[in-house]
Amino acid sequence: MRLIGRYASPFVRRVAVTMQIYGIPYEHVSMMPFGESREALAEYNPIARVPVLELDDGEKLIDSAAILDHLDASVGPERALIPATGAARRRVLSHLAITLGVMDKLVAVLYERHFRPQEKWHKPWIAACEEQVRDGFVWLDGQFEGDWLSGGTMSQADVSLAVFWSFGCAKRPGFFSRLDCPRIAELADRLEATEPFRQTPRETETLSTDLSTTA
Ligand SMILES: N[C@@H](CCC(=O)N[C@@H](CS)C(=O)NCC(=O)O)C(=O)O
Repeated sequence: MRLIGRYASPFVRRVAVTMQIYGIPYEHVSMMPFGESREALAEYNPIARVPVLELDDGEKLIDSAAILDHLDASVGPERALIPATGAARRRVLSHLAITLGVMDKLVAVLYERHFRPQEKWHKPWIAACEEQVRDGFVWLDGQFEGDWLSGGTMSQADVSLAVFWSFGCAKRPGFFSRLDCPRIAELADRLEATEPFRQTPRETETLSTDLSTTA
């Protein structure tokens, strides 16, 4: 199995961490959707996005949620990080929906600031997205039940939230330091210290060095 995409992408990294947790071996192909590797990536995904998981028979799974769905089915309901049925499943999925929505908004701001010249940045759009990021994270911070976000054990909501929080802290340190989310920050610290996270360290991007230093 080959996991296509650099660990700089939080969508790639949440898949990679999950594969480490499940003990599923894979070859990592560290490709970016922008710049030189774009053309090669389009061989795996016609719209050149990451992640892609190429299975041993050549089938290509596209989109982190679809990949995680396949991985959950592979390990079975006892080990799957998203519960198979019922209220537990609904709770994890609703926490994941907010977590992914927050990430979409954060990425929208990063792209606006990276790909458009500064004089064309649309400040009201950036402010609206940042408000959604803030509101989403604060809401998630209030959802914890003990050590975990969605119940008595670690779920995919915890893995994804920790990965996305670490990504945000690295990309927008000033903005994230102003968010009052102590439970998420503690979760991310705790999970980043575990072996599956340590085995998949966030890679730096070659394209976006200017973003990594912005507030
Ligand atoms: N919904 C997708 C989002 C993936 C995504 O946004 N990937 C980014 C990298 S972080 C990408 O490939 N961006 C290039 C593009 O959108 O053209 C998933 O969960 O896999």
